[in-house]
Amino acid sequence: MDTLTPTNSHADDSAVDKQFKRSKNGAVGALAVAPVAEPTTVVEAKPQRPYERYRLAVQDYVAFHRQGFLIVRGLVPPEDVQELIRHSEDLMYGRVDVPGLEPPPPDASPAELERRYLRIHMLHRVLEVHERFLLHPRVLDVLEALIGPDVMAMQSMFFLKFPGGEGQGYHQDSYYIPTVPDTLCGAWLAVDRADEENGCMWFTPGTQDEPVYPTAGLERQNHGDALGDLPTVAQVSNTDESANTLSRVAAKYPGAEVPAVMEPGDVAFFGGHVLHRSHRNRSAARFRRSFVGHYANARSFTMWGHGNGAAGAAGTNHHHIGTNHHHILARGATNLPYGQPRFGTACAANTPALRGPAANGGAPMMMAAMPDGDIMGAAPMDMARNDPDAHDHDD
Ligand SMILES: O=C(O)CCC(=O)C(=O)O
Repeated sequence: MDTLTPTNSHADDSAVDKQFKRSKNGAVGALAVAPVAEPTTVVEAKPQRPYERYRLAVQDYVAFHRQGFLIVRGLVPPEDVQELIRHSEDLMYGRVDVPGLEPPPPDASPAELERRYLRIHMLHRVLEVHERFLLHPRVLDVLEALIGPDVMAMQSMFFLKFPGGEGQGYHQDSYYIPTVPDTLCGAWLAVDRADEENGCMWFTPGTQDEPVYPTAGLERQNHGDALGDLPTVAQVSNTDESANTLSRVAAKYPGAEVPAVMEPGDVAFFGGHVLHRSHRNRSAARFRRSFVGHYANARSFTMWGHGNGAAGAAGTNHHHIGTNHHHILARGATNLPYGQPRFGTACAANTPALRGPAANGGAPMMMAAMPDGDIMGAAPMDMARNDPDAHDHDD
């Protein structure tokens, strides 16, 4: 069953701040579409149109780690951005039927329609166009370099952020979407120009090296009890800095915060620990539309998303087996379960040729399952191997 549920920042069921459910002007702040695809259903793969492969430069890889984020300019071509602009208008004015989403009231004025949604979560599970953007080959090319080679696509958000639309206060994405090992990465595609006036993203370089700060009740969620003096924080994502105590962490980096001023087609990549936020759209008439996907290395285990839709209803104990089977294998391979794209967008889950380095002429890292369920690395002969002699420090 497709359902649409109000939710918090990253569409999980964790006990986190709910202030985005409804914005001050009465518009619904964040909605999530939360059906769960049958993991075993493979829809016939539909190839995306061809894109030139984007190969990240080493200096950009380094910059991503040094700053906690990286903006890749012009990554998504203008015609794709135009498609999202047209689609956002169809969505706003009720011209597209979204399963689970109420059609707009027939007497609503254009202004009312434009302010209905600040953002909508997880539309890739009900609309093909969102699946295609979540699995955009150029975005996956960069993710393959930053967190891959094995990439799973977990979450999508479509921001409309109309004039006057609220921002989102300091937060760390790995707080909302924990993965083990922690490899989370967001990819934020600018659909409109985003700048200080219409509420662009802001990042605080340096904070990517901070741990993930828990709120009360979630103390052990990200780091177990390994960090002896990790304080809890309160009201993460709240735009009121005095309420959101992550601002104390931000205060350790005076003057470091930078606005991510972006043109349509630019994509910002950011890790799960870096503090980021956005302010209210202060412009008189400019939207700040963006498509955001969240990804992790496909060999990271996750239990995220277990509260959404059929997962719980099926009676499966996801606290033990995880939810990887709900998340799409976008690139590469994995020893963990993985999900399929509902609409068949070509990706590693349904297209063997897209399974990572092997497809690109490099050496694959394969995993073979032993009869007793153990996983054995099966490296082919042409793969670089550590030469034990080279590590022998005895004279
Ligand atoms: O776009 C925004 O305003 C906030 C997005 C964000 O924080 C995120 O994608 O993690």
